[in-house]
Amino acid sequence: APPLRPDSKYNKNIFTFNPSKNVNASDTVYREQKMREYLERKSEVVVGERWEVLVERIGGAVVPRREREARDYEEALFKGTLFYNMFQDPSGLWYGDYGGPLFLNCGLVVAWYLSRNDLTGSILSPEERKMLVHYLKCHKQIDGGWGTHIEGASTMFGTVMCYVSLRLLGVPASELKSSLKFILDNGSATCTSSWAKFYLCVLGLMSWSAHNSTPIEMLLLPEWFPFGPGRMWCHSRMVYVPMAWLYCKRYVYEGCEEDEVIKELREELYGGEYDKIDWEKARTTVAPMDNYSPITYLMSFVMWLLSFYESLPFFAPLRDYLREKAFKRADEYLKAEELQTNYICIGPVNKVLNMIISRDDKNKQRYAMHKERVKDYLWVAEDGLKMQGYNGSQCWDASFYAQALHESGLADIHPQTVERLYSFLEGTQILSTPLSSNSPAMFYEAPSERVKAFRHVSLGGWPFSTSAHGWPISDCTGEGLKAIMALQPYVQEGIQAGRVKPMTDIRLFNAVNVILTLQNDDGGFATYENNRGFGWFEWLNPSEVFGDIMIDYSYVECSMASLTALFDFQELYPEHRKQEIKTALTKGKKFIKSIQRSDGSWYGSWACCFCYGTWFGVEGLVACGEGDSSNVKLAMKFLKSKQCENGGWGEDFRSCYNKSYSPTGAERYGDEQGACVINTAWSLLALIKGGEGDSDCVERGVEYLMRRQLNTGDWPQEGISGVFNRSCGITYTSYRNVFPLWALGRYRQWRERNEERDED
Ligand code: LAN
Repeated sequence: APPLRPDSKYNKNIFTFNPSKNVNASDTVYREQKMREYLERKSEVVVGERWEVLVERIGGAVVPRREREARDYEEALFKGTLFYNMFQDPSGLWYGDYGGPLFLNCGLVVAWYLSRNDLTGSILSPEERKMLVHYLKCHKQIDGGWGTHIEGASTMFGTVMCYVSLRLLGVPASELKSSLKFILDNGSATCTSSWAKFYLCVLGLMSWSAHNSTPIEMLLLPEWFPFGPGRMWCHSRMVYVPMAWLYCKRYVYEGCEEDEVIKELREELYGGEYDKIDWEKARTTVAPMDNYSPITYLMSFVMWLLSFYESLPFFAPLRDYLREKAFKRADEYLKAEELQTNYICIGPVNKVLNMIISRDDKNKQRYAMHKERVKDYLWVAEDGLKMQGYNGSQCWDASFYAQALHESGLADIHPQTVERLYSFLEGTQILSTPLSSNSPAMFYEAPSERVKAFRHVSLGGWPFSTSAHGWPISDCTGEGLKAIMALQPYVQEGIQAGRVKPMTDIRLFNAVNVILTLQNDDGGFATYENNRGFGWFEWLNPSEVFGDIMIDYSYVECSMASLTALFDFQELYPEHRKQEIKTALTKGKKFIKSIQRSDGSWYGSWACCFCYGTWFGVEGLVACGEGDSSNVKLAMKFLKSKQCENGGWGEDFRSCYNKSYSPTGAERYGDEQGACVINTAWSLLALIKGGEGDSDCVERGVEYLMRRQLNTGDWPQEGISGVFNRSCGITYTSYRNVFPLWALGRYRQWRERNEERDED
């Protein structure tokens, strides 16, 4: 576990809109807009007598009656679903804020800065820039700095990136004095982390000799070689390739020498010492606050060797030869990614880097296409405009909500929502594997274009966001498949009437194929691909600020979602790949057990944190037939021990960062005991699944959720709930609706079954 940091005092953040509490965008503005649209349509909700007291009608639209609060958990459930359905997009999905990481904005600003005088228009309009400035100012903390994400303590990584962004966007230095002081007090921009240094080099604010060697030649390493980009976690690989491309060209913004802002920044960022800096020394300097994963001795040694490779004339002929070949390969590789993702690219970092590279392409179409897809990443909320962490979380949110509706037993009263939701999920399944013959072959097997692009099979998978993005993910495929199967019974009428396109069996089989092929040797599932590398790759993690990013590890989340999908699937299709599914479940169960911590919990890697991980662990084990095992019992004990007196559970981002349970600071949410809605919902889902439905703690948890529901049917947005790479938080605005509803829905189902049993 990484060392504990001094408490990061989240409440230091200064917020323009909600100065006392809410850090996280709650999407109020967006939701209100969608609700206005809703009011103009006729609702198709089968209200019935039971719920009539809870609704009112405005024109033809049915909305929750605000002054009538929910009196029991069923009413809370009904009100909550009606509220959430109101801003479903007619295309069937829910949009929401997926911001949080602050460092991403800098890439966008750099790309805009380079394009600002383009005759075909820059990538950000003046209004968008204004909103972006607002966002960055909004998240400035009282020490003048910015965190890596909106709820973290200030880091040099966040601060240098945001400071430079604001300056490029036209904010004068005189307005940012405290920020500059923060930078200079912490050793000047030479002490920021490697990714920030990269952008400084691109802008001409730092010499490339302050950047560690990033040889693009690595792309030429053969498949059998134990290290290489094809074996890395796809996100690291997709960022590494364009970074190496720009590094190896020593790409610098061409107007930098005459640019006044750049000249000023050179003075500001280093306290007036720009000309005297020993750039080579700066390669290894990093402020302690950024240094989450310190560079290992092995990596320092590799860097040292590579610096000779970069600089010694002796190596020049070999280097030039290899580099030329590697550039050809890289160009092919980058273009393949662009085509496969419709120019969205896998994430916000390579999106921007690929776009910068494409500026100089002879084929002008390429850059034009990139520009068209910038908006996919932008989001405006009450804190301003931001570059999101992905092009949204549409498919992921929708799959969870589908299951929540199904379990709650309320799907029948929302037929239109359900049909649209189903259609969205149906249309979001990935129907081809990029650049290949759609063969279900595993990685390394066929020398196809797909393998050249290091891609796993996509056909049949579900993505995290949209089908245009098109990278399938194990758990998104699992949740997507479960959601489709859950909604199937409710859409039969719509299918018959031709409103809904049905899923064919073969498409479900393809999803199963993706899942089965994604299982790792350890029995677990990683995110997008199999685990292709080795644990020691982490010794070569160059990022400093992120942890565990070098390979695709098996995670409890991905494993649970994949395994439960296989489980649900074999109930419907008992004969399809029967033996393989059986083996997969057995192997999976062993894996999930193996990573349970001694206190009964599981560490959640993609949300905060142990409540989330434990929910996945329990759900996974129960699906694998281990509901009565001591593992599940221990998990129950863990969850019970963390319940606050008021009935809720609360934990925050620091759990992920420090890898130890961190109760939420009361000062942050206003909840006197530090409990929060989403963690309570995850814990309840796990407890009910684990057989604790009739325990007092579940009852109190349900009451807690009811108490915290707002009179609109919404729940308050609390602290950041998503996380990635151990150290960066990311916002999910849908979680506060979807998970409480699912928990209440599961509770309702449990109660009904229990009552039936009692009657028997
Ligand atoms: C995501 C978002 C979805 C998430 C889940 C599906 C929830 C998870 O269960 C598996 C991992 C995954 C796919 C995931 C991985 C890391 C991502 C892609 C992100 C958190 C969204 C943004 C993040 C990405 C790495 C951000 C870009 C920044 C870099 C450092 C490259």
